[in-house]
Amino acid sequence: MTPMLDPTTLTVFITGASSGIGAATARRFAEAGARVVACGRRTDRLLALKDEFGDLIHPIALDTRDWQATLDAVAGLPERFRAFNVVFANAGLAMGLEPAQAANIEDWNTMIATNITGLTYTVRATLPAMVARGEGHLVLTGSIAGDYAYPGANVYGATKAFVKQFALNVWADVAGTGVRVTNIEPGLTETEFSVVRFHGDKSRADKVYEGATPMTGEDIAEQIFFCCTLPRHVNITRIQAMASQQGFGPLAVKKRPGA
Ligand code: 8X3
Repeated sequence: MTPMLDPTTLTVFITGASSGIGAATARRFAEAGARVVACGRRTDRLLALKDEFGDLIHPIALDTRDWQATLDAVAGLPERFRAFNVVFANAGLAMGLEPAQAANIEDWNTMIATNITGLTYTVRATLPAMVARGEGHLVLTGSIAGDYAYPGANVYGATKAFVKQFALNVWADVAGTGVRVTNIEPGLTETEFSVVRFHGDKSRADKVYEGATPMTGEDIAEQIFFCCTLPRHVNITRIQAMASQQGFGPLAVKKRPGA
């Protein structure tokens, strides 16, 4: 097989790098000697990454829902980080687990703004440079929730279904340009995901993982690192990964007495 790519030739632009899968991916690449543009809203976490890896990290305070700020972040990159050849559009979140008929509209707005609008901003702001250079890799954070329905996932799952189709459609546009596109779809992964979903209720979040062995941000980072270091003629279009203990329930027939 053609050799794997040398990670020290990679410059990785990551959104949502202040926690979870984003932070783990920043670490995975920096440990291997790649340069990392670490974008996120929590600058203290980004500065901690910089303390850990020094000049390999370029932190940027960024809310991906802000189009102009996203454009400015890309345009303002210092020389050493300008020729990024991996973009990990990862910033996203789940909020709420109520049924659709009782969901909080602000939660829905936040998920749509972050998981859809912000994600498209990141892609639109970074893709032209990679296409122009004829080399790059776009990685998107999807979810198994974009493939399968479960109660309470309503808008969250729908945003991840958007990510799935967007990844394929962007791939349809850039295939042959030297830019690859991968949709990473994690299942049960213990990060701050559930704490955010339950609006800071840590004990409720802990119960999601209690008695199970969920995947970790590091597990997902390893999958991303693998995809990005494969020889350039190989494109993994999608990885769907579940915790080994995760499975399916039966299709339900919800009978209504008397109906
Ligand atoms: C995270 C995976 O299964 O909790 O996107 O929706 S799941």
